[in-house]
Amino acid sequence: MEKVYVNNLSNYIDKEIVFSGFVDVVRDKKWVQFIILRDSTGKVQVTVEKSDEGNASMVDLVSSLTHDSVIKVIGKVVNNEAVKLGGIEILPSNIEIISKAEELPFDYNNLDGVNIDTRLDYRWLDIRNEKNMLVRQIESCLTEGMRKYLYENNFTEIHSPKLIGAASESGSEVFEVKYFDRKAYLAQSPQFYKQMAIAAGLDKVFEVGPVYRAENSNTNRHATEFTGFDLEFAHIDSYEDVMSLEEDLLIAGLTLVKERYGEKIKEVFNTEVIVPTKPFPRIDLKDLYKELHELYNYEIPETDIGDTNAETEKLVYKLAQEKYNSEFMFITGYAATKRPFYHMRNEKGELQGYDLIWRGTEITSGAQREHRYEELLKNANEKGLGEDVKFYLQFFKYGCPAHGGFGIGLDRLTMLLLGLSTIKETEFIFRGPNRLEP
Ligand code: AMO
Repeated sequence: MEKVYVNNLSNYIDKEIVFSGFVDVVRDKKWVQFIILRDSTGKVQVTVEKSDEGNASMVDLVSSLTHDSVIKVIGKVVNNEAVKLGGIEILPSNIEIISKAEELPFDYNNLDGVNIDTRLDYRWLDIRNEKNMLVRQIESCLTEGMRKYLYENNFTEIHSPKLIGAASESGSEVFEVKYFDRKAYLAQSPQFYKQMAIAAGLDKVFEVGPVYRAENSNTNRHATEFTGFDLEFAHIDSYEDVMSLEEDLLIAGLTLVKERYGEKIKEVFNTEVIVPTKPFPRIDLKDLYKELHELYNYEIPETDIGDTNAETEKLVYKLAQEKYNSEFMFITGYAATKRPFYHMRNEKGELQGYDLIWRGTEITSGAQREHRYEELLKNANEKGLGEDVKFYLQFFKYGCPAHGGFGIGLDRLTMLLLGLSTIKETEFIFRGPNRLEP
């Protein structure tokens, strides 16, 4: 018999089933024992009558159960209005201990005061917390919504290598690994390969995969390994097409999350899922500086001119809400010197790329790409990268459509969606400068 899950029990009333799960609570009363069992979909009560002589060996076993042990129950599902958990209980004919749990290092049901590092050391226990389990399920739902949108729009999912021979974004943030008798690097982005897919004629591609950054920064939004939701598509006229597709993609993802988890998110995370409408406001960097100065008396530091920084992004959220009644805001007009060489510039030298800010944090960089070999070579040489990216430049020598794309940091997206304070809460297993375990 296959295991039945809690959210499916009502289809098995008066039937004999197999149920296995974690022991959440044991209540050993004078006449009866209650075990609350838990799986990833919910909780169910198992009731053992002590007066029933046939139950004698089960009663001893239940008395010895420790919290979070895993047991397997064979029993009958019955309706019982007195049961708080869905009016259903299981009356067991046999109980088997599958795995006995030792005393837990902390109470995952009450994480107040438990240090985040202790929680991460025991991440598998931390995720047993209902809220943390929900984070995983909601992120999965968000990805499902976005993936679905892309499949429906004829995108092909690709998987590019993470071991690469040359850095893809910039030399300074790359992890070097020993690769037999030479050096290799961990990919900082699928950038070059999603563009290669376009040169191969695939037209529309996306990838959801690991991205590595050797950034020694301990902020709430940086990790050394994170999940990138990246896409690239061909035959565009401008980076406006890229922004428009990103709007549709986010609307699709957030719509599904709201449908499936909107109420739960309000209840558990005290956060509203707001599905945005098109178009999101757009602002040119120069106008942004002007607005921030006039409205909030903010002056961008000299070193960041042509770019944004964490403080600007916070103010962008304020501006987006106050002036545009939006949670999102696209920023365009970045300085070419501050951006990667593969972004297209127009005839005036203006960068054809953007960042998207949501709730005060950058979630995306995107752009129309330079697909003309000569121009691309010139841009690469200007950044002193000509030799490093020689292999990549070849992709544009044998015909390549105009194209563009973007990369979303999925862990950041989930963090902002649920109003969590750090990316450590949203990465399944966090990787940062001081953390390589578990
Ligand atoms: P970028 O470097 O801006 O662009 O990265 C894309 C998005 O990834 C997220 N992100 C991070 N998340 C967690 N930890 C980090 N250290 C980290 N660094 C970045 C952010 C960011 O917006 N190739 C381009 C994308 C493209 O143009 O298609 C790129 O990698 O949310």
